[in-house]
Amino acid sequence: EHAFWDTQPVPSMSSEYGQDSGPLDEVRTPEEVRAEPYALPDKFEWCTCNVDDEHEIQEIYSLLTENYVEDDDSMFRFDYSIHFLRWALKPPEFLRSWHLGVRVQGGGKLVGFITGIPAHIRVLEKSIKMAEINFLCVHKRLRSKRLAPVLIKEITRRVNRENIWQAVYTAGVVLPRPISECRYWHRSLNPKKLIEVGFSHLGARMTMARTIKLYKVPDAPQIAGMREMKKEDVGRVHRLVANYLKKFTLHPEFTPAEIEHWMLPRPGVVYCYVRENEKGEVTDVCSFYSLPSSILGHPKHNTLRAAYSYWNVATTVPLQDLMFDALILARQQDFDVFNALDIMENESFLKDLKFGIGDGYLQYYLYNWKCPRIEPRGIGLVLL
Ligand code: NHW
Ligand code: EN5
Repeated sequence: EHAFWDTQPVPSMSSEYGQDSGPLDEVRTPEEVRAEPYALPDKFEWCTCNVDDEHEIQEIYSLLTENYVEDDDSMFRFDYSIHFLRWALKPPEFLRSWHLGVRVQGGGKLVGFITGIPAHIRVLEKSIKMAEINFLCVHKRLRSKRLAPVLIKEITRRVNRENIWQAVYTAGVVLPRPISECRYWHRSLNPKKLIEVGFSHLGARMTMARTIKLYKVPDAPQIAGMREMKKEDVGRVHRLVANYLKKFTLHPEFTPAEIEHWMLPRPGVVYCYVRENEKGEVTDVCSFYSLPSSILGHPKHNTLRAAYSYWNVATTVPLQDLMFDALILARQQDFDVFNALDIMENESFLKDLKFGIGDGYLQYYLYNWKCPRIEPRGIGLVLL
């Protein structure tokens, strides 16, 4: 059933979710990790990608845009932008050796990719330096040849060489074995386009005019004092976010440098707004990132502009009011849809703010760590 995953330090699908936490593998040192890369099938070779190189990032972009994640009906495919990929892959302390590619031998076409970035993750009572694994991709013409397990083993080796033994990752598919199963919810901002491209459907006994009215939002934020986050806010946003995330069973522990990296606005990539009160205190923050999808085979529309809910903390207004402003700000930025998971405290606003449940799941995983099952509301981690 799982010829590869059955060889890995992850709980099997049939095992019980216990109450105990800890590593699954015997404890090792970096010197005990093999120094040689894993062997790839003939005709392929490893490469370490340089995302600062214009040509190399373009190759990564093309591989992902043409071959990365699609929805279950292959109507949409993620279209992470070049600026987004650089942001996602170069946080503080990133390692170039964790931007791993597979090429056709002789420096040929890029056909495989997987990445890791370092992060401090707290799960229950333990804080662990981990790798966040993302952007695993094998070219469509090379699928089902067991290349993915080699990519996973080689990134594991490179992570282990840095004395890191755990990883966190998410996927739409079920593998051995999720720590949490979460759902996507969607808030229409441009319902006419969403219906035209098949992202959503006209409800029963609904006209287009009624639907457009249903999803209309004000032109400007409703909370007094909302403005874009700026560099001077980093310390205050760090305290707000780091303190808030402590309430979740699984959450990242950010440094101020990481908050600056992940939250300071970058046009077309990440959007972040704060509420500053009369005393000049930052009391609330909301953020979302831009992840468009290609619309596959549509005559009129090529791109679905989606905003994804990111780090949100409300202390002076209800979270629902803050997220209503997030919807307004996303609409101002011309997004077609605002997506959120049922994680953190999001259940408190999803229904009232007219989000509808999506057909996609997001499974959360830990590598080489056993722990109890976590409810979506206990998840305080968003991976890009
Ligand atoms: S999830 C997005 C993954 N990417 C995509 O879905 C893109 C489109 N699909 C593809 O490119 C976010 C291919 O279908 C891929 C599989 C490459 C997915 N995670 O080569 P084979 C992430 O990036 C297993 C893990 O023949 P393929 C997170 C599958 O169960 N494993 O398949 C990534 C089977 O194993 P089994 C996955 O279709 C986390 C084996 O791959 C998987 O040509 C990675 C088949 O391989 C997935 N999403 O290529 C793990 N999808 O045991 C990190 C399939 O069942 C672990 N498989 O026989 C931690 C590492 C670091 C540790 C450090 C301490
Ligand atoms: C690694 N960081 O399935 C992540 N998206 O619901 C990788 N559905 O967009 C893993 N199928 O429900 C990502 N519209 C896993 C997700 C892969 C992408 C995916 C789903 C999430 C999605 C849309 C379109 C479905 C098209 C047909 C969907 C319904 C929205 C509707 C809006 C109005 C109110 C009711 C709901």
